[in-house]
Amino acid sequence: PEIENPPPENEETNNKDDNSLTEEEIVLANAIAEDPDSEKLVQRAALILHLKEGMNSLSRVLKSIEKYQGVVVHLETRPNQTDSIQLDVLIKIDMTRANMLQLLKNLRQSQTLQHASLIGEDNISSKNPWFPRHASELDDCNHLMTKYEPELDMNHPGFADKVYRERRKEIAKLAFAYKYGDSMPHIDYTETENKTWNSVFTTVEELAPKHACEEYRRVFKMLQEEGLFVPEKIPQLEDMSKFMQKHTGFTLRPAAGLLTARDFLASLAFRIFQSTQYIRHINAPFHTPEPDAIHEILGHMPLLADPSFAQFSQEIGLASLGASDEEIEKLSTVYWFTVEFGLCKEAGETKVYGAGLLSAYGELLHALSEKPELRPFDPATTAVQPYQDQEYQPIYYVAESFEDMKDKFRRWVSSMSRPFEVRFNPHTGRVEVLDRV
Ligand code: HBI
Ligand code: NLE
Ligand code: FE
Repeated sequence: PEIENPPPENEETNNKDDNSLTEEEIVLANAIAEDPDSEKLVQRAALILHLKEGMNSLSRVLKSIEKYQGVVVHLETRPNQTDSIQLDVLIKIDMTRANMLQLLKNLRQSQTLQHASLIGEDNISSKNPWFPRHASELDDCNHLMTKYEPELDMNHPGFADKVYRERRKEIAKLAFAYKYGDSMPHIDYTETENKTWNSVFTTVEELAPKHACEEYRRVFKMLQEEGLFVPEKIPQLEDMSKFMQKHTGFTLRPAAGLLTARDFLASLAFRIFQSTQYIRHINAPFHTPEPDAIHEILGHMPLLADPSFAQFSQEIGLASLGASDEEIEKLSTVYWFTVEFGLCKEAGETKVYGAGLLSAYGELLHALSEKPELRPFDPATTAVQPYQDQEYQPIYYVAESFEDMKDKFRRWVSSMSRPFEVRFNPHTGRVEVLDRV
């Protein structure tokens, strides 16, 4: 509901002229200034109040809330631990931001109140009030970035190839039609597509024993033994999904192309990987800037079948749910320098675990050459390192191990500003939201 005019100041306000704002009020005022439309946005907020004279003043607080057209959705009281005449109150209210700001000022100035603090808003960014709570809701998490469409990008190796462009469209259509619960579309790959796979696969097969991390090598061998990884033909996503599910519970959904970071990361929270299904152009097997099925299958899927790495991937996903735009940017940068382009140590040697390297032998050799700069992985600094996705990376980050990387990541994530916590309930497949009180 929209509010026409904020109501006038409460007459119970004392006259002390106090123009300074508390920290909570500044946060709210800034949120409104940044996004003026959000002034009228109804948000759920939790307040903790310390009332001076017990129940008496509680009724006055409730009257103020009513005046500012707030709806109380939860109320708890208890005697103050140190002074039993005082009352501590936890109250949750649905109210517009503008009125919340007024209410806070009003409560602060009223004599009955010792202290008011706003401990959380349900929606941190008014632009992204929603996130999926169940895998079925990923049907709404497939927004594409139009960056690398062969139709639009003159530098794309498929730009001038009409047959290639038609093929891309055909495969994208299957992804658009996909709904939660469907099995993965089966693709009859053409001879050219299988040839492209063959040339990437055989090179990676040759380089992996020496350069890939142990976890990748282990699963790669299993995939060969199961007959899924063979040079002649591209594995079907349905078979890859079943394989991963057996080992870590990770499954696949088809993606039509490069998804927004928010949508892509959200799926990881449910141990679901959104995978493209088209194949890069035959003219550029050694490197493509956009994800394709070769990148997903050869780069990502072996490690998604490793328990420790699967856990890390899901944790990045969970951290992204309901995060602000800036936080999404940081998380996707961490994702970039770990899951996509990460290096790690193994018995004193530097090995590769990043999917963007394991599916692009051109860059794999570059990463292990003398050319790039190697830095130790540290989430806080890695998260703000600018990067480009056209060419080989000039900087890579080296992790001590997956466990060490997870440790550091967890510590960093817990310092993020999200006012609630999420956890995945494996029994229901739902993400549960817990207020951080
Ligand atoms: N979309 N389909 C798809 N595949 C990816 O690997 C992918 C993506 N969108 C974003 C992304 N990867 C990451 O680089 C981060 O921005 C999260
Ligand atoms: N450069 C990678 C490759 O050629 O396989 C794809 C990277 C996708 C982020
Ligand atoms: Fe990728």
